[in-house]
Amino acid sequence: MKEKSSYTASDIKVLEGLEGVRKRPAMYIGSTGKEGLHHLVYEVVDNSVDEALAGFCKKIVVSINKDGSITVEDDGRGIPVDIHPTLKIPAVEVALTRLHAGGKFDKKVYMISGGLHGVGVSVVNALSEKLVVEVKRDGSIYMQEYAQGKPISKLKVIGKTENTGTKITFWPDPEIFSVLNFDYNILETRFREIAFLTPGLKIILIDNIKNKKTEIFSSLGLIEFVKWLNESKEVLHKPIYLKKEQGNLIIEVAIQYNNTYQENIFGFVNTINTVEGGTHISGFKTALTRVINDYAKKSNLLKNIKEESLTGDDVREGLTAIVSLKMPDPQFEGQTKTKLGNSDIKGIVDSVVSQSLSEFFEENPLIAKKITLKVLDSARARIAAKKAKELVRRKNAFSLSGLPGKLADCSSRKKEETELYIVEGESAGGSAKMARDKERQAVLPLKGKIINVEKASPTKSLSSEEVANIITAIGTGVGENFDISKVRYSKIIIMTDADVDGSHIKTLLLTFFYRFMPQLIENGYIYVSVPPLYRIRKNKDIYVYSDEELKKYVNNESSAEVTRFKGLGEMSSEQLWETTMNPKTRKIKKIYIEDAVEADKTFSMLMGDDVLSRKNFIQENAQEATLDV
Ligand code: 0RA
Repeated sequence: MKEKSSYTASDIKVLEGLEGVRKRPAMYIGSTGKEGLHHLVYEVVDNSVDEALAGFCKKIVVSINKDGSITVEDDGRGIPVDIHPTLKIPAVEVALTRLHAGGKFDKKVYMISGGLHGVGVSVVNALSEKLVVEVKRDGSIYMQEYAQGKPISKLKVIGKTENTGTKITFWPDPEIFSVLNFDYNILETRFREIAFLTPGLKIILIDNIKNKKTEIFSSLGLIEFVKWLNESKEVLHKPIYLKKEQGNLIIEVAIQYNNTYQENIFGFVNTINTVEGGTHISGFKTALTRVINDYAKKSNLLKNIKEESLTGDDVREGLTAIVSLKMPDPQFEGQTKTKLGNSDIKGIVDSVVSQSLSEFFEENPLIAKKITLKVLDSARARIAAKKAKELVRRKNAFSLSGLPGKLADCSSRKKEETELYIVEGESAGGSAKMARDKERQAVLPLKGKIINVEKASPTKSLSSEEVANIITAIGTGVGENFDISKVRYSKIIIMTDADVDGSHIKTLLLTFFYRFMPQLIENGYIYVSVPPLYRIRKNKDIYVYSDEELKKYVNNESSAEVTRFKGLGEMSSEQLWETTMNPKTRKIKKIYIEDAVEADKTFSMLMGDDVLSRKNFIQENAQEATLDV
């Protein structure tokens, strides 16, 4: 996708100042919490990605710095520095101080930049207490500094160079953000997506605080993306890859079935992850169902089951797929603006995928047959399970209220103030029931490990007693019947021991939520509690949450008496209240969809047949697992 470099500074539109951004930051970046903070990085990186898509940038280096700043450096053409004809300031200053400035975006066919709304780097500048830009261009290195979006120096030449590129370092403003630390895993997950969607671009993530580094590069794009997603699963065939350019659309699809029961479809529009789906995903699903049904009928395989046709669920069992669309002017809808709304896209994707996939099936009958037989298996299981499901579900003990007998519910019916604690183990569950604020906090103890939702079929998972209890306590139902308005609590907090078993159960539960109630994660309902690891006895008890923190205390005062908590069950109910349940003093961590995706992968690895990655994981995490997930 080469575009010609016909840029002039006058292309840049001047819209409005940046005061509005500081007044209402959430309007521009979604929130001023963790998500908003990370959005700043995406905003800067997306500009470099645009430069890569235009064919001028091969490498982006993102560094988390010790002083709390982030540096994004690319080897693109460099933001232009010529003087704007009416504003009489360098174009780079215009780009950094004017909202929506950046003439290049207006002319581009694919407005890929800008993550959420394509708001641009000026928004990052406005929300940073300091920002330094360095541009390498025309033989010189230029530099300029800003504070809260305003220049505090002129653009200066600070050296000579033969290279080109842009380097932006910014310090998020503590006056704006409630959270200031960057999460390596969240950034890595997003950069991995970008790398798979922009083959040929190398992204390097460096954490100068934890001394970590990841290099991400994909030469085959979506094909490698599905392979990576299926890494610890047994796959049925090589990835199927379809690509079609139609008018000003580019549609790319990669498909690979594995032997699990789960469906994993990821959609991207202009590299933005459309978590809530949309018309491109509907079009894809319709096409897939039709093509497989047609193939099953044509090859006389359908007669093996006593059904007219295969359902959408049948064809998506064990499916991993990526649908990536590049298009001008996408309309994003939904709660988190991640649902594609353009209505014409459904039909277009449907017809493109139908045609290319049936062609592929014609040319690759072995793969087509393998997939169809797997889908027929799913259909057979569905039919058989229908009756069994009803029977099994009745086994669960529910109290008169219809709620699980084990649930100690809270008395308040004001949803917005209530919380559900899901607690590992009956004994910790008992302490939590004693410790809790009975009005606002409900407690559901779990008996050991919940059922393995990946190895078991969906029907079996849903009918296990522990899972049924969780579903009933939460109230929303699952799958197609999920209804968020029926949720019975405003927070659902997973409370497990700070040890390997605890982190394992946490992984299981997160996988369960991700698979069956992803909307709860997307809407910020799911949390994990962070129980302390140690108590230090002084005139007052001090609770310590990590080994690093403990070292600090122990170095400073050697006389302190230190107790290690082996598990939640060991704490008195006062201690449990103080450290883990009292909203004023406890620590809890909100779960984001990236955390759940990670848990899901970890989970497949821990539970799956892939012994090698399981072994590596356990070795690498043996220490860390006792601290955190
Ligand atoms: C406007 C025009 C040109 C490049 C860029 C912006 C540009 C912006 C960013 C932001 C981060 N990295 C970037 N790299 C490039 C094209 C200038 C030309 O015609 O040479």
